[in-house]
Amino acid sequence: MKSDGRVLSLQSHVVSGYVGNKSATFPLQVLGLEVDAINSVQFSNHTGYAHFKGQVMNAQELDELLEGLHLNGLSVGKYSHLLTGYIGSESFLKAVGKSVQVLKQDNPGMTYVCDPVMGDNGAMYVPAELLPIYRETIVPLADIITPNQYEAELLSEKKIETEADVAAVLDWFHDKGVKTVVLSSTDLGNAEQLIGIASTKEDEGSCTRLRIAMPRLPVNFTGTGDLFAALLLGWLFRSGHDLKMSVENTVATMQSILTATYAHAVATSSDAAGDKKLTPASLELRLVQSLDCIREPRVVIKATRI
Ligand code: PLP
Ligand code: PXL
Repeated sequence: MKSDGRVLSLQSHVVSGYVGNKSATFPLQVLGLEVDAINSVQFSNHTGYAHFKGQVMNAQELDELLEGLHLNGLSVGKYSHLLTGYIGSESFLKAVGKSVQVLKQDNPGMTYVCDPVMGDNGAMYVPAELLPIYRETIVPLADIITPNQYEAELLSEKKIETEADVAAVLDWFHDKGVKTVVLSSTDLGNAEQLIGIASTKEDEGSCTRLRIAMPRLPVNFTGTGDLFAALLLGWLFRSGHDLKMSVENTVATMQSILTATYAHAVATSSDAAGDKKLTPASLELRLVQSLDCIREPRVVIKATRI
């Protein structure tokens, strides 16, 4: 029988809204995985609002939590997956790198899913010092990585403009030792479509590569990458690493949640003059309301082999 899934998820917590662990925990639980969450920051809300307040965990505090788990026998041999997302400081990312190595020793079969959250659409929103640590230390530890186009370009130092560029970037990650690379969104499509790309290196060395087209919505959401990584992890686990099914189910759920979120934002937002104004709060992911499409995604968009 397949062993149970138990994810150690090291991401942000926000009191209000859905990014980091707030957008990953619920879908993972719905998909049947246990989630042990460590909150790398606790903020009032995500950083795209006019204000945010809160606390940032430091490396010593992370070590304390992991020590507590270790002392009670709650970590050794317990985790099927480690998931990391947004990390805001150089010292914390270095501590995460050390923790990944310890957790891998304690859990030899553990899959490390790394979302190397650094930025989007040409702009970094974490300090630039994090990039070489991701590139040299974190990427080689990852089994599955889920960068967006911008993050993949930063890490590999290669621009993605053609399908041939994509192949070179995917090979760069595989050469670093990463088994499965999923580019959660690229601009290879057109004004209406974003393209997702997935590649997994089979045991005999060949790669299976897939492409999936996703309708663009006319707004930028926050927390989508975190949700994408969690759904992909959940489906790869449930399907016994069936990449095509996992990518299709992930994209199906994403599309349902994002269209529902957008429709709700438009329906509920208006300023005093009656103009529609989509605020960060109105664009928070409609996650709890999306239980059914997390549990049973309706796949309409298929992935194709490339
Ligand atoms: N935006 C849309 C419309 C998507 O469908 C997806 C992935 O499914 C994403 C964004 C995720 O990309 P990113 O990691 O850039 O947030
Ligand atoms: O979704 C990435 C993310 C994670 N955590 C925090 C954020 C963001 C994006 O803005 O602010 C706290």
